[in-house]
Amino acid sequence: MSFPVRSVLGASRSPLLRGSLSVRLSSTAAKQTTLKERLAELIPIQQENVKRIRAEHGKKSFGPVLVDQVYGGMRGLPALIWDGSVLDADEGIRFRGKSIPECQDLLPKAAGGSEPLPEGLFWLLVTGEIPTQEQVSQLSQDWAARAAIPEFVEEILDRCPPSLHPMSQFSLAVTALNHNSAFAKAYQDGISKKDYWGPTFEDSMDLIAKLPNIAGRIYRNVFGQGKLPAIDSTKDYSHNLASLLGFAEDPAFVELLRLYITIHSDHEGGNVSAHTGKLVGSALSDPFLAYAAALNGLAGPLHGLANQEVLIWLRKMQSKLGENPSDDAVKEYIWSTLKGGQVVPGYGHAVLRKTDPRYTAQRTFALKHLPEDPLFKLVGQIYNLVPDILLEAGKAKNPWPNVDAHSGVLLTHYGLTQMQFYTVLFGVSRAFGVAAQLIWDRALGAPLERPKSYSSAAIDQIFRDKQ
Ligand code: CMX
Repeated sequence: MSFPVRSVLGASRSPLLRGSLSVRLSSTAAKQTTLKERLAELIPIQQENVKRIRAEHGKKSFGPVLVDQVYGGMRGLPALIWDGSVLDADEGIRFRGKSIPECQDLLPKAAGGSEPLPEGLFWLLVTGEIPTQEQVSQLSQDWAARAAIPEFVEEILDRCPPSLHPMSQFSLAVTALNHNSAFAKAYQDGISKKDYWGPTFEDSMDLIAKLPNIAGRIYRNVFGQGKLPAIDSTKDYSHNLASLLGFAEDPAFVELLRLYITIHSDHEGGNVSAHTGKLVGSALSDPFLAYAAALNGLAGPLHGLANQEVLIWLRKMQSKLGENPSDDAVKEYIWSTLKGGQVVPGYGHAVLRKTDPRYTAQRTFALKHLPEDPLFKLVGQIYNLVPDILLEAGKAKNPWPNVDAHSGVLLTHYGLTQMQFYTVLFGVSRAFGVAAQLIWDRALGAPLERPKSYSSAAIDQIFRDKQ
């Protein structure tokens, strides 16, 4: 069954934007608020907005729930509020109503850069507004000041065997950050529900700020790339992340990271990582615990780990077929994957039904910066062949590429060749979207998630009784 996603998108996009933009005109134009100050202005507006929506529409139905949806991974089931972004099956993602090209156009850039700064995207996800350059550099400085991780977390990472997957290490370290959670402490101290959002905001900012140090440490521990440099408080978030990984010398790589984090940040609420973060947060687990759980979902091969799987698959193809394989040889390789009962990694999607605009954004970047890269050319060749094959195979509802089909090729080009690390970068990025929603969930008093489950026997009985 399908719901009218476009009209739902249109209807849900406008009220917050109308509300917040009108306030913006009267306040932010006059003074440079911080993100937290701006949130404090927006929260009562959105609380009233939600009250109104529930009063006007609370008893209206989206339509029937089919038994197939209950068995089928809840596809298309309207079940969650997620304000940062909405995904349209044909058009792809919009962050607070803005498409990826619009974000590239509107969000502040680094001096000399042309990709959006993820700091600006975070501001947009949280407020629905485009920040000023100054507000974005305030965020860069704030995150740099919060970036250090506790010594015991460093020790946890240093003691991990290099054979432990980087995503498992990442999740361990993020879980351990809960030791210093402002929310957990405030809760223990008896904080009132109306004030939850304050320490959730602080934890969320700390979470995002500390991820580069965790990612950098994992990268250097596992792949033996020397000592971690210090955070530079005059540089932006992506530059510092690039520096921790050892790639800040190349401005094109830093630009790539800015684009990468922006487009991987959020993909509405139902994907495994976002939904897990929201679900665990609904138990009032703090943002560190909630995001560590999200990372464990991201580490699955049907979700974020697909970016690693794509590279493994491409490398195997190259070693079997050599450089510049013919279309026929590539087609045969794709068919052998399918006939072996495996998925073609990087293709298909649970919601999207067209080429993922995140794929297109990365392809545009590659055409600008690395048009002659052999692996990029192979990815382009595969793009021309896989959709027809998936259509002929007849199972996948969406034969087009998703974000993961392209990301590893770009990282490889700049020398970040350790594919086991790729999902960690996805994990750094996805924190932006999950954290933004966690803040709003606590600000709006979102309840504990507790949907109804059924046994197969109960479903059988319900419909037998109705006959
Ligand atoms: N290759 C082969 N078969 C595929 C396929 C692909 N790329 N995509 C879907 N199919 C198959 C499914 O496995 C399913 O088979 P069964 O009926 O035997 O179970 C059938 O087609 C129908 O699946 P669907 O409704 O089209 O897709 P789903 O919503 O169930 O799953 C996804 C979506 C992404 C898990 C799936 O397309 C897939 O496995 N793709 C490859 C892995 C991948 O790239 N994941 C990353 C997604 C983006 C992200 O989250 O990072």
